[in-house]
Amino acid sequence: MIIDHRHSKLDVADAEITMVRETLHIAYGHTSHGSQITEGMRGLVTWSGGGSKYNFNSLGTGWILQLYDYYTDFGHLGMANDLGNPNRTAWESATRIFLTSHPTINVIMWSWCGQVANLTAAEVTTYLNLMEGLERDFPGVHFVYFTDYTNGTSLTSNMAVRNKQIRDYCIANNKILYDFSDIESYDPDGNYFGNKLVNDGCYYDSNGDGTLDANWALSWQSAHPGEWFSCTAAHTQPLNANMKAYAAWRMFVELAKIIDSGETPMTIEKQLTFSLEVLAPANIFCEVSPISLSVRKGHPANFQITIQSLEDFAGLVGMSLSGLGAGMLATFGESSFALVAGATKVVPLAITTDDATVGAVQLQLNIIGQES
Ligand SMILES: [Ca+2]
Repeated sequence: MIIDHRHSKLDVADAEITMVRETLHIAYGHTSHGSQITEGMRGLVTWSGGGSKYNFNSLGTGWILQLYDYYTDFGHLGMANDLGNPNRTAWESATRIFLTSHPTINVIMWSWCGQVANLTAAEVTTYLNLMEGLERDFPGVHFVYFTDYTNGTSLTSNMAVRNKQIRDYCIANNKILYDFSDIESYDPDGNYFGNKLVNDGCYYDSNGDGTLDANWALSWQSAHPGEWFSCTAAHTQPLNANMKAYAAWRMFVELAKIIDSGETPMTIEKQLTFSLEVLAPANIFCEVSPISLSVRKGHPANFQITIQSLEDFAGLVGMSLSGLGAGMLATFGESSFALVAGATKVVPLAITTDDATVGAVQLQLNIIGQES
């Protein structure tokens, strides 16, 4: 999913906003440039009449979108401010800690603040690899890739080339990209300024003499009174932040659709926590490891059950599991087997869940055998 200048118009139906509210739980780490998105979103709340329609807050209270907006100090962990501050990896460690303590968050966004201009190709690859690692380890979470802003340089500058590296990778690998630099390379009428030394303030070189002499956002704002709204817009013009907010809402809708449809590998995967209690006859020694686990959709929790009998059994020893919630499925390696005195039997047990199941469950493992 590539979100770029094609999506920077306000194009969200009421039903889609409801779906976003019901489906998405977002955390966003950023500094000043990244604030263009959330400040634009705040301006949109006011511009649309101040109701709950486009509103958001950290907890999603009051029937609005849940979005943790961290302008520096993501998660209040004292670790990371944006993708490049204080270094290029702290954001990833902070994300892992945050997700562990916020298991219902299903969208993570991190933006740059100019650092891409100084990255090597290998350092961009590090960013992409860290994102992939998070996707692998948190399969229920959607991670949004970002390009950096436009910095008034040519399309052969390191900023443009490294932004393109991120973009090409996301296209080739079907990632979710919020194409920050592409959004601010076009005005709302689709005029392109990316090849005119456009910068984050929307200034560009209109006559090819190498000097920035015009501003696409200021021009559009004066030509379209009432068609844009004033808002805080760090380093730039309000119109740019308007468009950043519109593109963000479009992305939220598309993400909610993906999650609702369950059509991609990155479908919603709610966490289920459960513990296992063992009921066994006195003449059976049973050990389960680990005794307590959590499971997400598509990622079975695997137990190992070790059973040792103190005496022979006349028939087979059987095992069953009770307390399974709707959508939970348990598969034993073997559910019944012969057991002679002193023998040790190891039985694997895998438990899976679907996206309808959430919360904590207490399971009971029942072992039944008839003494000889
Ligand atoms: Ca010029």
